[in-house]
Amino acid sequence: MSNTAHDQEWVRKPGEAANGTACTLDQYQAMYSRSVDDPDGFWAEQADRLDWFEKPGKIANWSFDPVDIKWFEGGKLNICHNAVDRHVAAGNGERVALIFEPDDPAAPNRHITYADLQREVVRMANTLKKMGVEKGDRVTIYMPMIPEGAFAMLACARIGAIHSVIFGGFSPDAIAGRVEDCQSDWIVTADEGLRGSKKIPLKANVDAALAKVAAKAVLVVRHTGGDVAMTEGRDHWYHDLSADVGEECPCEQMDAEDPLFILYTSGSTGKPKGVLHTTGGYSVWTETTFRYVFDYRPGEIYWCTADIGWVTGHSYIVYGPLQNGATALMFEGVPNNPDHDRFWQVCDKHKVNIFYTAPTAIRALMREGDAHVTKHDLSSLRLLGSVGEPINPEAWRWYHGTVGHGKIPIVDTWWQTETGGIMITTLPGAHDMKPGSAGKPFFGICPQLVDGDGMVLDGATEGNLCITHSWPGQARTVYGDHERFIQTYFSTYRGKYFTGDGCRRDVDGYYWITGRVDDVINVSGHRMGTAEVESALVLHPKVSEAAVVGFPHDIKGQGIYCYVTLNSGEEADDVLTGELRQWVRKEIGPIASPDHLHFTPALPKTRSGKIMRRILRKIAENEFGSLGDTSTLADPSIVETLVEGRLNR
Ligand code: 6R9
Repeated sequence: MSNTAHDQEWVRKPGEAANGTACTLDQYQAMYSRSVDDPDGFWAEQADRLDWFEKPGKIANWSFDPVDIKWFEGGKLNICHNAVDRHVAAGNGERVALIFEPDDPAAPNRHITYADLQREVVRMANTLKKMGVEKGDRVTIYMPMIPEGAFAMLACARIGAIHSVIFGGFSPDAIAGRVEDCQSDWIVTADEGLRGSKKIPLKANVDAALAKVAAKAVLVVRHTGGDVAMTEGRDHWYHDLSADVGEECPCEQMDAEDPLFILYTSGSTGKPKGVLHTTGGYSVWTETTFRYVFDYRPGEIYWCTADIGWVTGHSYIVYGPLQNGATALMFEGVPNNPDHDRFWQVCDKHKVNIFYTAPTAIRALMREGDAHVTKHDLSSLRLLGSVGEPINPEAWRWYHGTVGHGKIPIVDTWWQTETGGIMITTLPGAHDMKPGSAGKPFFGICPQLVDGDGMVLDGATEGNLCITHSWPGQARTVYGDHERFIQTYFSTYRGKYFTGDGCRRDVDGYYWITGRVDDVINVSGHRMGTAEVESALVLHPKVSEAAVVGFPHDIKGQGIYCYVTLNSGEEADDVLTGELRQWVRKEIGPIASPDHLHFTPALPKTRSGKIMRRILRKIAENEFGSLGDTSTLADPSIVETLVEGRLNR
């Protein structure tokens, strides 16, 4: 496909139609109105693009008070069939589904066609069955960014097993906690992962996790060829176990509301929650959002740089693109290895047309200068995307100007693990872009801003972002703890889904996400509960108490600032600082590594013993002038000590 043709098309003004799928502003408005006025009609039509073994009898059937969410009831389908088999059946088996770009630029690429993908997924599915995996079983997937990770997800979906993918950067303890929480008897992993030529000991991490919790079997994909220990009777090499499996494996006919996957995500309290998505709604939501937001056209190369361990990888590397018959690139490596031009070199090499990444990567690469970008031919690009955190206007302008030659649209997509797919974004062709604003609600999405008391705020205003009506891709529950689901999302503002984000709406009805309003911080686009880091710290034998807050960080968006009180008799020094950093990395994973450890004799507490985080946040942000009222503190003098401690750093 000629890139020049795209360039010309994309010079068109907002409002001019793009190829029938993306829409003009008028079309957006008409479709949006229909989607909220007649959701049943609208979503029945969208769902019709998928293959159903049985069509749904009912479209929407939900309530937020009491909380009970169902979509497409009576329908039977399989997302693996829609992502793989139906494209082969339609004669598109030779189309490339996945392009694999390995960590080492000199290592060979893989081009996996839809026909190859079908064979690979059937092989993996039959191997899982041979191990004993059955419909409804939970399968943990702890994999590097290699195609076998996607095969494993699709294979689970094919046989009706529920996958729980754990990001390869998480520690053995984090794996153990998740395996235990969803009672997953089965684990799929690889010998090692590779990131920026560093080896990640995935199998060894699984072994360490399984010293704490039991699993029936571990399936190990050979990737680097590194040495790993294999436990007799429990561990199986994939290439051995799959050698004699059959070539047929029909897709299980799943009910629309049958669980598809669990994905653990951080919240403001307690351990990470196993967010549960179901089959029908998630299929329709990821198919529709990918189609309209990325305006994908056959033959194009689409690249989302996320990891399959996060929801962005689930929805926009695997399920969204593949259900649309797209060609998706999967990249194993990191943006700055072997050099800071790795992303742009990959875009050039594979002639990427649509590129979707996170602000933290954009900021890190921006800092390295334009030459890394301009030395590559990026003329194939025609659409850029951003996700994971608010993008600051400076980074937006660099992305638009330097990467996108000043003429390519950017879609800034706001959404969450719990929303399954994109919720607020501009649509290419329909909307003008505003740097730093996510834009307008996607079809079917009804955002509402409320104040702290739940009063609805109209017009141009700022408040807490809620969603008043269900959408197909909405999470249905927290695995094994429906009460926690209700408490977390529907109890702050009764009858509404509360996102946990603050947001401004401008006079044009554009939404500007201002960040989390709860105790969740966003570090390089990764969600982290401050409570998780605190519990990790207090597990250390020398730590008495800890309070963790976020603070603005140039590259990561937010950094992790830890206030730590030691047990009496313990001394704070550089050795202990290093030890605590390592400790948190071991407990959670490298992404939770503290940026600052601030030792303090005490924490600011109210007389009822509540830690005043507001003050801790201000001090971490170096905002000493606006600490607010400290008179309710049990010991107001602690504030001075903390400020001194901050200034002496
Ligand atoms: C997809 C994903 C969700 C949280 C969300 C918000 C932040 C995501 C954003 C954004 C501003 C965007 N967030 N996209 N903030 N603009 N375009 O990231 O899911 O890992 O669950 O994080 O990320 O704070 O609440 P998840």
